[in-house]
Amino acid sequence: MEISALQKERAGYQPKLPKALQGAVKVKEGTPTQSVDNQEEIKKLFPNTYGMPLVEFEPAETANNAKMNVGVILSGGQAPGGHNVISGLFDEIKKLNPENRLYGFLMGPGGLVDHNYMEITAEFLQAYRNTGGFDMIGSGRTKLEKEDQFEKGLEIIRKLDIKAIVIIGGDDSNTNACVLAEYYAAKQYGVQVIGCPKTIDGDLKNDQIETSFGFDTATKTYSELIGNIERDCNSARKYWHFIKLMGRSASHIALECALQTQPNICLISEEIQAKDLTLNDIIENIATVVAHRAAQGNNFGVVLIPEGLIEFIPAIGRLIQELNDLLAAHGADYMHLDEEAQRKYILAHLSAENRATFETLPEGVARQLSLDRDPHGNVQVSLIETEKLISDMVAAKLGKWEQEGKFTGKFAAQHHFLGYEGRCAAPSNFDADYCYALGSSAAQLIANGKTGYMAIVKNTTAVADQWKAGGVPITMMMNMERRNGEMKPVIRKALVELDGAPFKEFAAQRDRWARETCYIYPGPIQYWGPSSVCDQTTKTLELEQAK
Ligand code: FBP
Repeated sequence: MEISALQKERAGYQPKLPKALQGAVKVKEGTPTQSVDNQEEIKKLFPNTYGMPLVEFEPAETANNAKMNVGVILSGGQAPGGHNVISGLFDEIKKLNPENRLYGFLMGPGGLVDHNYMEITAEFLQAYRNTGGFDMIGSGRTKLEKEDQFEKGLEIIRKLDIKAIVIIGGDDSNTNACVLAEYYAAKQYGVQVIGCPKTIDGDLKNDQIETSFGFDTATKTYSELIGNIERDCNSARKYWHFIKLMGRSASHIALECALQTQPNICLISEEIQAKDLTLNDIIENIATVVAHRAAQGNNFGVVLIPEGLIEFIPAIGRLIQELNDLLAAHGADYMHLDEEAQRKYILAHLSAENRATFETLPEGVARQLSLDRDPHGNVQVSLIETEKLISDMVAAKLGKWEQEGKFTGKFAAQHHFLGYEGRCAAPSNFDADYCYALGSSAAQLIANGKTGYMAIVKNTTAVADQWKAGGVPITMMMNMERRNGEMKPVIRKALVELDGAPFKEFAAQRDRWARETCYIYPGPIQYWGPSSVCDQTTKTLELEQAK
C-alpha cells in the first residue's frame, strides 16, 4: 500500500494509555446497575446480562496470561479512530499472550453471519495505525437481530476458536451487541460479546460514556472547513453560506462546530422541537438576521444546519412517525409501486393532519421521507437537502419583504453539506489515544470474563495518564422505544440538552454572533506541537466535564 508522508510519520505515533492499562491489570467491581428506564421490561428481556456491576481497571502485580482468540467487527458509519481501537485490542491481547489471535470480520456484522473474515497480523496492522477510515476490514449496516444469524455466527466462532466478539458501533450496533451477548449467555455457549462506543454523531454518551470516538476529529475537521468558508465569506462579502452538518438526529456536531467557529446562525433541532417552532418560524428567524445584517451593509453570513432538523420540526416529526409505522406495516404492497403511485398510496393512508403537512412539503423532501428506512428504521436524513430547502424558503421570504419595502439588501446563497469529508479523517491525538485505550479496555474485559459490556474510558479532559478505563453493562443504558412500529429495548440516544453547559454557552453568545461578525478560524488538526493545540478536547467535552 502506498502511503503519504504524514501517514508514514503518524505510523510511529505511540498512543498514550491510562495508567491502569500500562501494565498488568485487575478488575474493581461496583454495585449492581439498573437500566435508565423500563427496568422491569429490560430485566425480563435480558435475564443473563441485566444488573451487572460497573467495572474499573486498576494496576495489578501479576499479569493474567489469558489464552484467547478474539473477533472484531466495525459496524455502521465510519468514525476516525476505528483502526486504533483494533490496534489497542491487538496489542493488548498479544501482551496477554503472544499466541492470541485477532480475526476481523469483513464489511460489518454481515461478515460474521457470512463467514467472511481475515486474521489481523502485526505486519498487516502496521499500515493502519493512527489512520482514519474503516478500510482495514470494512464496515456495514447489517442488523444482527435474528437467531439464525446468531447461530450462523457461532459456526465460525467455533471454527476459529474465538472466545469473544468485539462490536465497534453506535447506539444501534451496541444494542445488537447486547442482544447477541444475552443470546450466547442464555444458550451457555461461552462466547462473550463486548461493545465499543463509536459514532461521529456524539449521541452515544451518558453518565458513563463521556464521548463516542470520532466526534473529536470529525468536528475539528468540519470546523476547519467552516472556518475556511467563514474567511472566504468575510473576504468576498457577497454570499450567505448554508452548511448542513452530518450528525443524524442529534445536533451535537452542529453545536460543537458553532462553539468552535462562531457562525452567524446555528440551528439546534432539539431547541426547535422544545419551542414547537414551525418551518415558517425558522425561516422568519433566519430572514430577520439576514435583513438586519443587510441593513448594516453586510450581505453575507454563515448558517449551520444539523442534518436531522427536519425530524424535529414538530409537525414533520409527527408525519415521520406515522410514515414509519405505515412503511413498517405496508412495506410489501408499497415498495413495488412507482413514484407517483407511492405518493398517492401515502396520501390515501395518512391521517388528515399529517396528510396536510405532507402536501405542504416540497416534493423532493416529501419523496425522501417516503423512501425506505435504513436497516435500523432511521430516516436517511443525510439524503435530504435541508440546506437548499431552507435557503430557497429564506430567499422567497426576503423577496416578499422586498416587495413590501421591508428588505433592501442582496441575498445570494451557497450550499454545502459537510459529512463524508470528516468521517475518515486521520484521527486527532485525542481520538488516536482514546480509541487505543478503548481497544485495550475491550481486551481486558474479555480477559476478565465479561460479556454484555461496553468498553469505557473516563476522565478524558485530564491528561491521558489519568484517564480511567473499565466497562459498563450495556443494559444499564437501555430503555424501551418505538422502532418500526414496535416497542424495542434500545440504548437511549443522547440528544443536545438545552440545560447543558454547551448549549447554554452557545445561547449566551449567539445574538452577538448574528449581529456582528465574530468568526473564528480554527485551522487544521495538528499532530505535533504544543499540547494546548495538539491535545485539546472538543468544547463540548470541556464544558460538560467542567461541571
Ligand atoms: P453511525 O450512527 O453509524 O455512526 O452513523 C453516522 C452517520 O455518519 C450519520 O451521521 C449519518 O446520518 C449516517 O451515518 C449516514 O449513513 P451512510 O453512511 O449509510 O450514508
